Amino acid sequence: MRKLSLIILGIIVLTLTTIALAPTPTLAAEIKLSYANFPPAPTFPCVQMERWKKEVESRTGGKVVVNTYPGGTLLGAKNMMDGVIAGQADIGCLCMAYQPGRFIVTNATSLPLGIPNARVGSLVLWDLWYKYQPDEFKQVKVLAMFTTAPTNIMSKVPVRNLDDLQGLDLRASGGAAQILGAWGANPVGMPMPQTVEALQKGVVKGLYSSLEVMKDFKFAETCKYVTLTDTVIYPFAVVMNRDSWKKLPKDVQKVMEDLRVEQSEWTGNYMDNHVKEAMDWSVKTQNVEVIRLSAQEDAKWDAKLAPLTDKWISNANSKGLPAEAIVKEMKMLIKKHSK
Ligand code: DTR
Repeated sequence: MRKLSLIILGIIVLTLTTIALAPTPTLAAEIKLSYANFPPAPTFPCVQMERWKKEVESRTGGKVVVNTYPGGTLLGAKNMMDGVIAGQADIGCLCMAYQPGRFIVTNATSLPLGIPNARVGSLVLWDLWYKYQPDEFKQVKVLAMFTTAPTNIMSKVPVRNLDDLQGLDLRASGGAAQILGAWGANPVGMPMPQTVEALQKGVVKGLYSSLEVMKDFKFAETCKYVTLTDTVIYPFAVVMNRDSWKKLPKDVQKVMEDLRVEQSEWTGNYMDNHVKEAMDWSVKTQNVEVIRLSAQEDAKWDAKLAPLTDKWISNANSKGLPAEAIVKEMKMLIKKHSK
């Protein structure tokens, strides 16, 4: 009889242990979100997208799954905003410089006001958007804002002075294109992914952008010269469809809200570090020559840009925007975040 009860006890203990040790079945994700991006996977807008996906998935304990679509497979560079508004993707990443007239307030970050790097640029852009909450973002939920590092000339021919730049076909968009125009170059507008073919076919002789693309798009293989100007940044936004946002439970919304500034700054830092790495690679393995302008030459280039901010102010004023206040705010924010 004692033996029997020992056996029964043994069986009970064994069963309980087996139940306790059995892997808990993973809950199927309750929420699936699509996230569209326009450039190829290895580039910085997609690197930040994958980081956001990872953070959201882990901070929500697997409740949310984010399916990412790099390379324009779901939405392209120019229909990103409208595609997200229409619900073709839940989330999308866009470069505001590709639609300069649509994002007037936030594109003020592309004025030549001396944003020193992508980290500062991203925080300035975030604060500017947050303060003015411009109408163009009213139909979406903003999840992050960040910028590139300052732009520089990458070209097939050396650009050592303003004369070398006259009439040179260089690819750029938005505020950066206006800067090239003010220097006398011929800016050719197109989104970044199209630049690869334009360079190969000789439609452009180079481009004006942040330097991480030398490595990420392998532009260093064709553009053997980099002229440092460090003038202006390109602003980006990550936006979410309003209905998709409203459907999210409060705890998930909180995770995304808490990530907004963190993600913006993370991306700025990633960009700044990656530019250094890309230029080391370009110089060491691709024989790229880095051209630094003399102080005298630099002053000539700067002088040409002076009218651009006034021009932006009168244009923005005519649209009923508090243009002077925006520029003043930006100068203050640049100082604040540069400390
Ligand atoms: N400079 C802008 C934006 C930009 C910079 N790096 C990348 C990489 C992938 C897409 C866009 C960008 C531009 O030249 O388009």
